[in-house]
Amino acid sequence: MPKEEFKSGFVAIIGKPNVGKSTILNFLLKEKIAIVSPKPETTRDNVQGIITTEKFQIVFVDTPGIHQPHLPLGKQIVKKARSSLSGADLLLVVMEATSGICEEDKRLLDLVRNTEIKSILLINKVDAVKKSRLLPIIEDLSVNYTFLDIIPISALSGDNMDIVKDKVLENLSAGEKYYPDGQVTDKDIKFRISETIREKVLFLTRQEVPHSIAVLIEEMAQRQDKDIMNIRACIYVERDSQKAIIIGKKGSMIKEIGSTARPEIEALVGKKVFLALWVKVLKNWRKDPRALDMLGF
Ligand SMILES: Nc1nc2c(ncn2[C@@H]2O[C@H](COP(=O)(O)OP(=O)(O)O)[C@@H](O)[C@H]2O)c(=O)[nH]1
Ligand SMILES: [Mg+2]
Repeated sequence: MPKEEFKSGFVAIIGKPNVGKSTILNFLLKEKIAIVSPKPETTRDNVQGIITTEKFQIVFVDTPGIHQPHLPLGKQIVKKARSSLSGADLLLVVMEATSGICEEDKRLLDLVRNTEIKSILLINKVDAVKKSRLLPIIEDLSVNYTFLDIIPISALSGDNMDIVKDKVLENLSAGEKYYPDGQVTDKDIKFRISETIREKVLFLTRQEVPHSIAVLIEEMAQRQDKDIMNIRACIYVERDSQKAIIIGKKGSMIKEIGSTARPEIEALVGKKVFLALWVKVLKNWRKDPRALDMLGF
């Protein structure tokens, strides 16, 4: 029997903010690779999640939502999303059953229609709607667009997620190994730590602090006396009022951010962590090219 060829490919996960792209990536990877947030547009940077076996390597690319740019940061996000399409061998286009198909989805569908790249449509969050609402949505999309498949899924409960992986594999071609065995993401440890902190800030402060925060890891150092990693991170905000919210009454909020982020960071670095968090105001950093550069955008 002829030896099976090694398969590989880049699979871009695209969709408007909040449809569950990062949750899908994390489920497929069985590990927290990208942060998840109930607020839209928390992923600013493409994040790759890599699955490697003896037979294949799939590189999933989690992309920020495609939307109308109105800020320099927004512009950069759209540019990055488009650029991730150009390198993709396959697209996972994500919509959510809960909101139905809206204007933003249609814009995305047009973008997909105009590419040559094979695409699979995922209708996520089916756990949150009745089946009777789902069927007309699927029917409409299967009549008007050409997808390899339309799969209703729940990235929260895992419904149909094994089918997603099978379908992706089915549509991969023979190819090289892009990353060494064992590497699960293209992002380094500092990025993953800063994202973990950002996730906790977004989650814990809810509506009060919009996406105008950035986290910079200023120091990571192994302690000499004990097997503990000292990590100092700074949370940048745009206004004094946001700084006050993040610090909280007598420091209660920043303390909670630290205590929820620390266990996840310890899992990432594989040892105990001493986490020192600071908050600084950097006025209008999202519009300031030098600040964007410093914060790694
Ligand atoms: N009910 C439900 N919620 C989901 C599902 N997948 C994701 N979510 C939630 O949707 C929100 C946005 O998810 P996220 O992965 O950050 O979306 P992204 O912006 O597309 O990356 C989060 O609050 C998730 O917990 C799902 O299958 N069912
Ligand atoms: Mg995301």
